[in-house]
Amino acid sequence: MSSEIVVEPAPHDVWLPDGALAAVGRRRIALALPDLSGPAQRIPRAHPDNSAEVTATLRAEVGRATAEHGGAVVDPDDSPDLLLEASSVLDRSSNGRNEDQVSTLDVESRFRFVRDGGRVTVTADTATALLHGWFHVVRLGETAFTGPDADERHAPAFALRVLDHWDNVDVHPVMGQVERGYSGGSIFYADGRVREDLSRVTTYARLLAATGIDRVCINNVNVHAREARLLTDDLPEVARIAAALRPYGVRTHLAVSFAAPMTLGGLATSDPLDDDVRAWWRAAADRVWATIPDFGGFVVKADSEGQPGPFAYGRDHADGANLLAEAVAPHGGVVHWRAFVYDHTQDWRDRTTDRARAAYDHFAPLDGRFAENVIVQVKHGPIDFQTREAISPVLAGMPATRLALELQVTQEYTGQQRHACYLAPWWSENLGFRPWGEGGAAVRDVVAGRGPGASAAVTAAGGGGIAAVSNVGDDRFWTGHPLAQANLYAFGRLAWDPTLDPAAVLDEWISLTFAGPDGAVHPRVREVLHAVLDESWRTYESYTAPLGVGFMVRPGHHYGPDVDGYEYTPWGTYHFADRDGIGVDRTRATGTGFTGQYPAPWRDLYEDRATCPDELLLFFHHVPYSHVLHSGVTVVQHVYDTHFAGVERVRATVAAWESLADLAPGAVPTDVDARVRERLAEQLRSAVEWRDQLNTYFLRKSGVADARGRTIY
Ligand code: GCW
Repeated sequence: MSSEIVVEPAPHDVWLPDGALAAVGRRRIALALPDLSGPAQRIPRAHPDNSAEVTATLRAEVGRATAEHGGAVVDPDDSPDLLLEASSVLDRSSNGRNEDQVSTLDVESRFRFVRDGGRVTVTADTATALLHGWFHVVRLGETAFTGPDADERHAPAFALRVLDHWDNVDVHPVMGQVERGYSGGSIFYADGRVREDLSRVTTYARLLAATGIDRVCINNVNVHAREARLLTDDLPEVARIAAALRPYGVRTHLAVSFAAPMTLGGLATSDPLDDDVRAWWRAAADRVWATIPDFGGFVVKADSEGQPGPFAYGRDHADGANLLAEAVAPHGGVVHWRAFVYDHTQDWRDRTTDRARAAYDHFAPLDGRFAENVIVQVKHGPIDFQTREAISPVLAGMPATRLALELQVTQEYTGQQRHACYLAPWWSENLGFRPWGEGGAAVRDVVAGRGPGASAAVTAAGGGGIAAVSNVGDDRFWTGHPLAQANLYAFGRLAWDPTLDPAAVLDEWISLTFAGPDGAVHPRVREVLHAVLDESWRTYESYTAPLGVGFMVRPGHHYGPDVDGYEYTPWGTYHFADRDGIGVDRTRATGTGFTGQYPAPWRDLYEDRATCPDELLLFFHHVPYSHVLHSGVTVVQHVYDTHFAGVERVRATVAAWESLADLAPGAVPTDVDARVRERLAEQLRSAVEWRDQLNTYFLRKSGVADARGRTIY
């Protein structure tokens, strides 16, 4: 028998290849870093104990960049081109709040950027914030130094910016190592335990720090028996992961099981009002923070898709969340409590139950009852991360609760990283959506704690921020599809500043990721990537489920078309197509009444077919196939037209990418090119399948021919 030694190629550099640091690395850089390790006087609560590590990281970053690109590390008084200085950033923060309203979490992240005659000074209160400032300069490249004089304060719009990993320690028999993961195994776990070598986790933390993300939940919200033990027996292993994330200022969170007092603690109950249960959670939290002083908090999926929760004891979700909140409060921890609660065992014959209503029905009545360190985490849509959904009305219905917006970076329903689908335009629409109409607050204001009627406590805490399911795995390109890296990057950037233009964010990602050794990007590469990605989410929408109706995917793995796949299942995701029409009647007049969960004007705009936006028509209404859309075509003709056009757009995408070989030979690394081509081929195959199945289904159901006589089967 011969044994072969397989040398794994190093993970791809993603948006931090050496060339991305060329502009800054050519400069003379100084660091002024007095001891940042003690809690600063003006910081109200305990400061996370990571300053020493992050300070060391900053020195290493600067040393490495200057060594690579010919710059130098100099003294602060030796007229450096760039001075990174740890000191107090007084004045007003850029988000307009007064200094005395700035929360601890803002202080952790904000920095000041001053450019004076081509010399740059970055100042921050904490080492982590200074690191954000460093990566800001990296991102700006040459323009950091060549722009006009400036004095800017930068602070994230959301104090809490989290990536959730749905990683299992043990490979789950159905869901695998990473639930809804399309990028190989977990970067944290292999062979049923925490990986020995966690260097890749530190590289991940570096990538995240460069986008502005500084919190990661390291295990699946579906907490199975093995993973539950991360909270107790395996705490030393969790501490190793936290240590690997810490050098880049990234803090660790854990998903925990509501039943832990029973399954791990041997108690007879997990009743949130039981004194022994409360004591158990307090002791568990004490141990966590004793082991990991900068630990962030817990994430909980309770009474959801089979996970245990407070309902078993006749308690509600405020009782459940407050139990954990009380345990973590002494440590400055937070509890992310998910609002994804619905009946996943409903009878498809029952037309009175509407899954879209569930989160609001369960949570809105509890507004005002959640402890101040509870964040209710709400999926952007009322159903489940579909390609197109109305915004969740929960986001407009709980002014006295810290709310977080939950997004999915992993492309469960948007092509599973086999399809190129740049999601930032979709996230940007969600963040900018105005639930109270033109001129009213946007979702991004609500989750920053500044929605209408927000309680003082919610505003003071800066709201609940944003969270998303990561798309990262141990794949060489981190995200399976190399172009899906743009989604991870964009999530971080929008979490910092949700008003950024998605195309501009894509441009940043291109500039960093495709930077040659001198820092420059081939102009054709830039053009082609915009052509491939800018409109890719709308393209994906055009060849999949139409007009906001959702799903129509293969049950279980959720990839590829299956129009009736969920129609007669208990999951509550139906389209109700018959020979005459399609769509879900969610009106107050004749349907489930879901429209009534929105404030004006949307409760009325959605209620009326005449004012309901086309792209959400079938989400709110059951209409005949002959119904004429605002666009002027009938529903059924819209289905045919968009599905034919969608496939043509995918063909154009493939051609655009392939043109790079001639237009910019050698500009894209061969392995990236090969992986992208392989994925594009699958995208085209899959888009054709979607087109043909959808068109055929609608033709057979409706009997209405395509007005343009194209081939339908
Ligand atoms: O979208 C669904 C997924 C489940 C997931 C669930 C959730 C982790 O199909 O895999 O479970 O949502 O968000 O909890």
